[in-house]
Amino acid sequence: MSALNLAQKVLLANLPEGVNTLPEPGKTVMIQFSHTLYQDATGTAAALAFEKMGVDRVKTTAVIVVDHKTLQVGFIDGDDHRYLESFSKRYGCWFSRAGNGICHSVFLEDFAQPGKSVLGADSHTTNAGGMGMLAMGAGGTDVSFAMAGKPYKIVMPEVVKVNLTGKLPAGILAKDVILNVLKDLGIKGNKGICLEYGGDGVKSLSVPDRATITNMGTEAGVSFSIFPSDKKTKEYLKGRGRADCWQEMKADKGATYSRTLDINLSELVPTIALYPRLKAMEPVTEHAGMPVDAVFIGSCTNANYANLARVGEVLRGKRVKVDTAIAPGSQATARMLAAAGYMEIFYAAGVRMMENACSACIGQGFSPPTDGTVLSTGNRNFLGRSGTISANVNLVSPVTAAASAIAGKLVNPVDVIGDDLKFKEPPPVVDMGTYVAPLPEAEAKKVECRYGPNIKPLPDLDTLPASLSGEALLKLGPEVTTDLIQPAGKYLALRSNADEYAKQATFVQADETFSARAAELRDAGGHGFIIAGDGYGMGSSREHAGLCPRILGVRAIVAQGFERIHLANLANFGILGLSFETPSDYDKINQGDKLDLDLSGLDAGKLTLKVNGSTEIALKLEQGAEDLPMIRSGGALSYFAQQA
Ligand code: MIC
Ligand code: SF4
Repeated sequence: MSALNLAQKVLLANLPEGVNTLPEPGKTVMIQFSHTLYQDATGTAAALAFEKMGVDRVKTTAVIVVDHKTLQVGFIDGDDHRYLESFSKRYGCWFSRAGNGICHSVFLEDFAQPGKSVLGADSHTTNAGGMGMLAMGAGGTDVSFAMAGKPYKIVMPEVVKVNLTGKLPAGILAKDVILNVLKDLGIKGNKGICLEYGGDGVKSLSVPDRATITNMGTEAGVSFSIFPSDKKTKEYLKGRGRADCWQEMKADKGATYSRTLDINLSELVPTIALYPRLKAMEPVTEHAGMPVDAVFIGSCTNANYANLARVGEVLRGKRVKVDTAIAPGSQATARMLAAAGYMEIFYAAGVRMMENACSACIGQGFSPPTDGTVLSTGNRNFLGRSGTISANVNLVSPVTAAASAIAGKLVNPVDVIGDDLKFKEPPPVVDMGTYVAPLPEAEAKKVECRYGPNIKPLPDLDTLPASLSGEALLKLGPEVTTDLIQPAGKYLALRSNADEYAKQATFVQADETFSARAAELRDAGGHGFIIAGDGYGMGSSREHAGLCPRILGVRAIVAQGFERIHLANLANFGILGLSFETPSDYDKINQGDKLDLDLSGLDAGKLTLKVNGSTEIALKLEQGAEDLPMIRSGGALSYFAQQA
């Protein structure tokens, strides 16, 4: 076989038994994932789906982490956590309680392994690519199938090499690297590619730094990102008491790529991603002096020990001028910060210490004031994600955030730090006792799952009719995020009650009459359509962005293009993902138009949409022909039940 790149190697290492070749890019390939990951916001629906599959015990190393819904105002979140813990015990998973840390942070620390693979019900599962692992996000139902031992279908990606040279100067962090990769690559049009990092610059980056970079590959819409597993990886695993998990993973000499992106680390400068949706990645200096109302330092992207210790050094002996919060990524990180004296520095600086959880990254507390300008070290700044629709949230590195918190305005951290930024490095805290380990099989069988009044079974979805007839319920522009379709923040509590979540939240920030109008059409026997531009469904993996519109009677999304995870989620809930043969036909449909779609051409993937009884628009099916039986039977769960 000719020289292989690293992405090909890790894919080959995770094929189902008996399969040992990879197809051409663009063709589908089945992956047998070794690990799976749930968190508590997508996990309850995923767990309910798993229970419907009738499988007795998980077939992967399965990890469930409570990290998103940790506010626990009222009984709902607590009930969800209790359900997930009982589910975890019943089916043989590892369980991480609230406060233990963010799913991607604890997964990297205690479970990720070079050469293995993880499918997680969260789009930033790509974080573990920093460990040389095949790490991808997916909808909860797909993760549950993988957990039940079924191979998961992906599109064989084109492999783009990101060639890193040089070494990061003081005050420039991994966050600045990924913001510059996103700037060069663009955040659109990257579907079907993966990013493979290589070059001399790799060896200067720690495993958590690499994870920061693979984490945010998601923001470009790539399938996954991967770093080699080298001496640094070995050292990291040794420190975490897992040296036996290490194996070298690297590209062969002479491996080929579809293209190469060159990044010289020595030339990078502190960078800011502007609001909204990482609108532009620009040097901090170009915006220096921007008044700041609040600073949030946390999230799976940036809340590792080294980053927060650097923040500690910047804050040492100083006081913040604006409301500043820090949320460590894990209890291990928090304990190391305490051991090194940084907790004392944070409190003395006037910082609010938050839980080791997602926290403000997903609008779970710390929502900014009206029109407030925020600096956040998170990975996303979608409209309204902070919980304040008028807030202006900009993404920066932890040291830029810390230096700006002291100044009360955006500043270049390099001016504060000087030539070096040394920090204390206490021994890593490794404490597997903070997890509930999988129970032995006989004991697990005796466990009963515990539900709560807000945990409702997943609805049964009816089959696809021979034709659809209804209305363009909503016409939207390009890059509709899953946060816009199905917002999180204060609605996060409703994830276990899809009917209520649909009623209260679907498209509420785009049009608050949407849910009622859609339900009215559905109840009158009509079918709902959503019309949109390119990049529909970008962002989170939350499958409620498919399920909830479906509950409200939406049967087809007609868009100029779709994001990978969301398109699969639509198929899982029996919704057609259709695109325009001629993209400008988008202009021929208006909100409120009457739409008729004869589905007899579905097998060929070609359909004609009639608008107001006359105009005809040619559409094509974006999902694969192999998805059709599932879509026709109403979705993944009913299809699986029929097959069984
Ligand atoms: C996010 O960062 O948007 C989330 C919240 O972690 C989501 C998952 C969810 O919606 O629960 C994600 O990234 O998939
Ligand atoms: Fe949690 Fe934010 Fe990471 Fe999503 S991006 S997993 S909300 S910390």
